[in-house]
Amino acid sequence: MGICPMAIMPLLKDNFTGVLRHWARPEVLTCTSWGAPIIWDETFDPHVAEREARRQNLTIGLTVFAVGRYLEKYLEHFLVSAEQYFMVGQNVVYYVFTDRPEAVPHVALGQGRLLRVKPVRREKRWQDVSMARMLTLHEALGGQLGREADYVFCLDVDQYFSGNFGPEVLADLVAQLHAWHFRWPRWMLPYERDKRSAAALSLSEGDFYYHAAVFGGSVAALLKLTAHCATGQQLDREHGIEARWHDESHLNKFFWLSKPTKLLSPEFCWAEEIGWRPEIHHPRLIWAPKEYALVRT
Ligand code: 2GW
Ligand code: MN
Repeated sequence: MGICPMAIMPLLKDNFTGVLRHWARPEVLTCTSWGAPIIWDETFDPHVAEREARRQNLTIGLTVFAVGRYLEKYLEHFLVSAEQYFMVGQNVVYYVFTDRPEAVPHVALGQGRLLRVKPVRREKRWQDVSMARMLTLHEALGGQLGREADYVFCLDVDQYFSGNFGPEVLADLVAQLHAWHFRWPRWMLPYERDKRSAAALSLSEGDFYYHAAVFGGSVAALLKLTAHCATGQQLDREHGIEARWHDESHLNKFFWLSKPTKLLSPEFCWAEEIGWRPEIHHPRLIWAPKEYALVRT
């Protein structure tokens, strides 16, 4: 528990939300040691962010991968809920990466929103399905997606929106606090500890444990992020090793080296099986139930 140093707290502003109301949530950490805001419900004014995003006439990309059985199981609910809650009133371009473009459900899209389906090959191992996203995203960010979007959010598909997820989340480099680990001491965080891995962090390293189910930022920042992770994964592969939590381990290493400029509280990606927590006021995105027996085969 802690608050921002008094010296910077009153001055801490967010480009999209204006002055942050740290005082509205005195019980949680609302700013990092390097001065990045951690946004919690009630610390920002969503209308200020909406107006600012409209003023800049932004286009916001939302990428999601739905390969194999994850398409039937999760994609429709993900997209329908995104139409209801993700960047409402903004220009949005969805990028759905799948091995079966013809099976993508037809979801009615609001004005200013479009959906592009991009074919990808189906990796045999699920770990590779997850990790291959970094290189695919890197290529997309270097192409059409990067040209048409100003900011991009990259999400897991096995979740759905349950509350507004608007321009208050925008910043150059955005990381998501992992719902299961946000209260843990850093030595316990599940970083990769094997020094041979490009993703390794020692016991004295690491700020927070970030969830790879949500990350975002400007196209330029995400080009760096995806390049770092894809390269680290490739180096590990050449050494015959694989990081503990795959792409998420490499993402955590990247955010240790290149600090995110905004953090989202676990309200922005909550797991209901954790149960009630007083800090969680308004979940915006919720993990869908997993049926490992069904999908991890
Ligand atoms: C993944 C695991 C087991 C079986 C299938 C899959 C799978 C994943 C799949 O068959 N098809 C597919 O499209 N995916 C995509 O990869 C999909 O977008 C999914 O959300 C993403 C990550 O897999 P997921 O959601 O099952 O992994 P989680 O929820 O355990 O995620 C965390 O850890 C992962 C690495 O192990 C990733 O870092 C992920 O971003 C984290 O949230
Ligand atoms: Mn997931």
